[in-house]
Amino acid sequence: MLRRLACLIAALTLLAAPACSDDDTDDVADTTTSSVEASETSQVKMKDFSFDPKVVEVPTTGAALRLVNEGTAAHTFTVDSLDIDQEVAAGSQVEVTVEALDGEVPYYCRFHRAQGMEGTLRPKA
Ligand SMILES: [Cu+2]
Repeated sequence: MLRRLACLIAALTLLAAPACSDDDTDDVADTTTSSVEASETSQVKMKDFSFDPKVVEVPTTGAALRLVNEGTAAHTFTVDSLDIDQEVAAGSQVEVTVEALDGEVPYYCRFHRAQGMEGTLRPKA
C-alpha cells in the first residue's frame, strides 16, 4: 500500500508515470489470484458514496466478493488487515477473494472514507 501511495504521489507530481503501471498490474494479479478457495460469491455494490451491503458476511471457507461500482466515481474496496486494496473504475466490476476471518474487520473506500464510505466484514456464524 505504501508503494502504491508513493506511486500515486509520483504520478501526481509528474502528471504521468509510466513506471508505475507495472506495480499496479502486479497488485491486481496478487488480489485476484489468491490461493484461497472461495465457496460462494457475494456481491458488494459501490455507489456514490456508500457500500451495499454495509455489513458483508464471510463464510468460514472464505468468499469471493464481486465488487460492482454503480457510481460515477472510481471507488476502492480496502481492507487493511487483509492487505486488500482493490480499485474499481466507475461502471465496472472486479472480483476479490476474502479469506476466512477471525472476527469483524472494517473495510472502506480509500477515496471517500471521509464521506462515510465504509463497512464491516463479518464472519458468518
Ligand atoms: Cu469511493
